[in-house]
Amino acid sequence: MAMATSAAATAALSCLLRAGKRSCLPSARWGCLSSARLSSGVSSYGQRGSGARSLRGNYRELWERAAREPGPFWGALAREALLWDTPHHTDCEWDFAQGRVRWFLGGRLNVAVNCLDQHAQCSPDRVALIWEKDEPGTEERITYRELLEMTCRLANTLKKNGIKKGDRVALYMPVSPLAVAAMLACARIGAVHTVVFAGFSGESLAGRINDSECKAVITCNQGLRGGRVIELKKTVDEAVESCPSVKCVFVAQRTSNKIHLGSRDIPLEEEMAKEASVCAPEIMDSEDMLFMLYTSGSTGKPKGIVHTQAGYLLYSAFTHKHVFDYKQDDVFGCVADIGWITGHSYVVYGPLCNGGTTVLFESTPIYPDPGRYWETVQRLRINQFYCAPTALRLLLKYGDEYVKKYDRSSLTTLGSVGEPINHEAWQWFYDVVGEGRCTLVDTWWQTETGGICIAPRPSEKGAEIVPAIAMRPFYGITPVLMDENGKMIDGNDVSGALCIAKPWPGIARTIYGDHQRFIEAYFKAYPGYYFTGDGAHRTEEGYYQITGRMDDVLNISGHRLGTAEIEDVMDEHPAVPETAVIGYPHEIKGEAAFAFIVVRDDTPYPEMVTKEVRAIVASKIAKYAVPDHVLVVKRLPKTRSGKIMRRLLRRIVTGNVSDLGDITTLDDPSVITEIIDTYENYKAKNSTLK
Ligand code: 7RM
Repeated sequence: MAMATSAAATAALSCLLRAGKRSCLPSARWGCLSSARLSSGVSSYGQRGSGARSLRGNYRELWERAAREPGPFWGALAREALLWDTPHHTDCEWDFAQGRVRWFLGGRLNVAVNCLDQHAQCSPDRVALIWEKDEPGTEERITYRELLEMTCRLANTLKKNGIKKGDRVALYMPVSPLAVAAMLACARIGAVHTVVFAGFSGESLAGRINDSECKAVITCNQGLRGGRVIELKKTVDEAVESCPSVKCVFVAQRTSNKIHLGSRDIPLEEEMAKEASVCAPEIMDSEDMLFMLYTSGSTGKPKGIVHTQAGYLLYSAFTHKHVFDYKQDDVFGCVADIGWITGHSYVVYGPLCNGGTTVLFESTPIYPDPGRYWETVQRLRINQFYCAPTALRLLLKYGDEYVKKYDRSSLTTLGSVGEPINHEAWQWFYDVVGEGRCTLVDTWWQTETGGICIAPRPSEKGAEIVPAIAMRPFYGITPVLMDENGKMIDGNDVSGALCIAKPWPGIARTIYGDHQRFIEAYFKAYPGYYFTGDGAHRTEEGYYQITGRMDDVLNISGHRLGTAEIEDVMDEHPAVPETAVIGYPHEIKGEAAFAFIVVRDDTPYPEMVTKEVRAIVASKIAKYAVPDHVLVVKRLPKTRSGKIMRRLLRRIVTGNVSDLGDITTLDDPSVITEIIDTYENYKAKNSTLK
């Protein structure tokens, strides 16, 4: 299937992006638009070329047009909204059966030029980043000119050390301007970054570095979070011991603590100071890789989700503008870590492509106290505030005073992401934080979708927002629900597996090094459709409400984790022949992990084993992955073919023992009473289980 290309109006924005030739930038670009034009919303795209016509109309018309013909819709926008070296000739080619999607073919551009140069040229002194450091009141502002220079110096440092187009570079850094510069420096020279959340263990880091064969790692001596020091360099040292591909480790100084540098280590700031502050951008094809980001699936090791240049950039920027109603000079506050996709799309790429001012939040919601978010909102005059439901659930427990103490009059839009938001948290966010006057958007999307796919905005002007649901598909997103037999469900007030029928520019292109797994995971279950892994309900009004994962993926505090991933590392304990991990509802985390483990008969101290398996999970994956409960059982419930019936364990933990469902395939039904007894005994001694 190929979508038609409209050849017209492609020449207008052709622009050379060679070094130094800044004068070739077209004058009427996103970043240069007057605030009046920007503030006119969707129609601000309507001033030039065919993109103009494609964005005139209301939400429904635009959505229908984009859904009918995504190619021309996005093609026109791409031409108008991005800065190209060479405009594309084909909007889109796709074949979901092969897991194949390509956008803006023939187009050439550089993402860092789009995120930096164009704004640095038009408004060099505009603030690009506000670094909200761990200690309140110590924020630093970085202008577009400064960020461009920092990025170029870093890019030159990478080049001097042999990093070339296509090479993979791992980032293991705190949220900081240098981390943003490192991402953009990779983009500038055509290298592929893979950011690893700085809370992951050395083994997790090593696994990701080895899977993607990174040539270099960029890290800091230490990190600071919630007043605590995190030994980043130590963890990197542990990791790279088993990473033969790594030729050098760049070490930045986040704290004044001096650390020993080995033969592979390069002091980052020192080397950057020797480099020029200009760096010719590598001109990339639309479909060259921009970055990969590891995320958990239901089976096996985390997968390296691949995003490419132009489509990802356009989608993150366009959704940033229209879901949050971002206007020029607004201060955008997304408090996600850059180690997650939310940080990539809505801390870095989306806001910067739009010439925005974006907050880098290094701290935690409760440091130094539970008023931190709102004190930050007041001090930085944040206009859009985007966070996770788990943080809201935590904060609302501390009461309203921590919120009301601070001036939140700057806020216009509030956003939530990462997991289903419960009514209580939604209402509190809306009433208390937003004083009932802000737009609150529950945004559904995934690492794989690149940007927001379902959210209450954009919409018809002033349209209703139903509390705690994501509601409306974004332009070009065509959600469908499927039943157990793989048939599409029509009508409203129905539930099913959430799929998307047509491609959009932000969809992931592959799993690094394993395209077959990409096809299996997303395009096999419902042939011809992208399967999200989530279930959804379509309300009577036709709005979408996400009900949660349908596979064995947990969502702990908004972070994805496969039950199999946890089981695999626990199974490595010599005294533990088998384990089963399930998720259960948790007041703050949304979901928490409960592990059932079988311990070998000849083990002298089974209690020790539960401690040891926890330690294994922390060291092999991350602290947040450690199950809240580890219960030793004699055996696990299995089918006659040997499959563990996790569903039964889930019902026991959630107190649904009266309805265990179909147990006819269970090998030995006596196992049920055995596990229930063990569990009830455990529960009686454990006040955290209700
Ligand atoms: C952005 C992000 C993706 C999974 C996704 C869902 C869940 C995310 C919402 C949500 C209900 C939401 N990427 N999820 N947002 N569930 N409502 N608004 O979180 O790749 O890390 O996770 O998160 O299950 O499939 S992610």
